Amino acid sequence: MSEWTRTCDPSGEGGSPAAPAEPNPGVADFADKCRTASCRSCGQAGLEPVLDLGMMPLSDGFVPAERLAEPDERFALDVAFCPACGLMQILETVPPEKLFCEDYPYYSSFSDTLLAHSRENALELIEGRGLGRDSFVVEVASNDGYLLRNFVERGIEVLGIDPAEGPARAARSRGVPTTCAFFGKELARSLREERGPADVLLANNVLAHVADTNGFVQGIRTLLADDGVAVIEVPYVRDLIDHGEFDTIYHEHLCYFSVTALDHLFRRNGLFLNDVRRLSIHGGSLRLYVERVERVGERVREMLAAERRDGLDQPAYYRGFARRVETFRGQMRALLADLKERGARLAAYGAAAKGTIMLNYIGVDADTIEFVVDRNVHKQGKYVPGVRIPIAPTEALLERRPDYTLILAWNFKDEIMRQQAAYADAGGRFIVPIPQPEIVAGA
Ligand code: JHZ
Repeated sequence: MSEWTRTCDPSGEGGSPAAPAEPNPGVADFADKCRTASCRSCGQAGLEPVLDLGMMPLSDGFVPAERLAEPDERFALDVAFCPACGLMQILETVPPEKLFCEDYPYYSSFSDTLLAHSRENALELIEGRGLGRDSFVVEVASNDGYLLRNFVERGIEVLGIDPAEGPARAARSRGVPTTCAFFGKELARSLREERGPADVLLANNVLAHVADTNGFVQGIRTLLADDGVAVIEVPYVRDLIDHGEFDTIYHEHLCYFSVTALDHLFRRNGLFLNDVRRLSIHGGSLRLYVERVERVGERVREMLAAERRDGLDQPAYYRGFARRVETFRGQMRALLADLKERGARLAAYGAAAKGTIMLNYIGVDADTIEFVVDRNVHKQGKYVPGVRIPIAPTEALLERRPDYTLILAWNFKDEIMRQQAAYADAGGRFIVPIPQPEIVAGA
């Protein structure tokens, strides 16, 4: 049992003084919605309810000043579990063109931790698979070229594919050839005809984002060379549930994968999950090694057995989550209200997509959190969707000296606290919300 689970929910089944006494009026509707829904992956009719976060704005829909008068578009954000294939998923599908548009504000290169993580992955593949000038490496959701640049540097032929023109432009400007498109079966077929099969196909933090999950996997199979490998990273649902990372649930993330659900998904589409590693990135992820030939390694077998043993393939594992999330909300509200009452000034660090969900779910606006800072110049000057808190450059922390800074990008807390040592030295304190609300003096 995780630290978070222990603190918030000793029974593991929810129920705490902070949980609201009134039943959520939406609960009956939510249960009905789950009953009539079918699984995105295996098509099973009838899902099990997990969590209803209510109507939420789009997490990366940062609002420019000139659009402040317009209301935010909101969509239901509710999560269910498929008892047949073990996939946790959201029920709503927002059109991808709305989510990954020209001005998609997420640029991977603003985190040094992620850059180092990606470089290590690339160098290991180059070495391990003996990649060279005659190799072809494709990355789906290549963003601003943060990963492929490491292959380009070694003279390896690469192609990035990303539907968001802004990040794709940034990638091209650093020498990473990038096609601006959504990846799927059709694109895979035409690329294979034009360019030949891929020796390595990378797809990090994108499998959970696509509406046609099976079609996307079929596309991977089509483009992959017979002896090629697809190296795929996804957040791990075990970490999400065990550490209470509810804020990583948003409309861009349609699926929340276990190894069990992934194994079913790949097999259904003629691919095999042959190796897997657990990673700490993004609050806990899996790196998957997927091939056209079946040679399932020990690590996959062990993780499948561990998931069966711990019940990740059963609804009961997910059942207490909703009440634990409500308890968390009560704790955060109480903590922030107490600090405000004592006259403290509050800010936040990291206009992360998950930060939008955290702030909207807790229900705090600019009266409580004066401003959010972020290194990403594409977010600065805009406002957090829903709660409309302004986003400033990171220097604002030292200039405006809030007493406490809530780290919304808690997955990068070590990097952030190291970088903000001067703020901490000047007396500033951090609030790390996940896995449990905690006040920290600094790195
Ligand atoms: P970060 C993204 O989610 C988007 P987000 C996406 N939906 C996804 O799948 C997940 O990642 C995995 C800033 N920052 O990366 C940069 C600093 O300002 O946790 C970002 O705006 N200074 C594709 O958006 C934000 O914080 C720093 O020193 O939740 C972090 O966002 C660092 C380290 C980050 O992911």
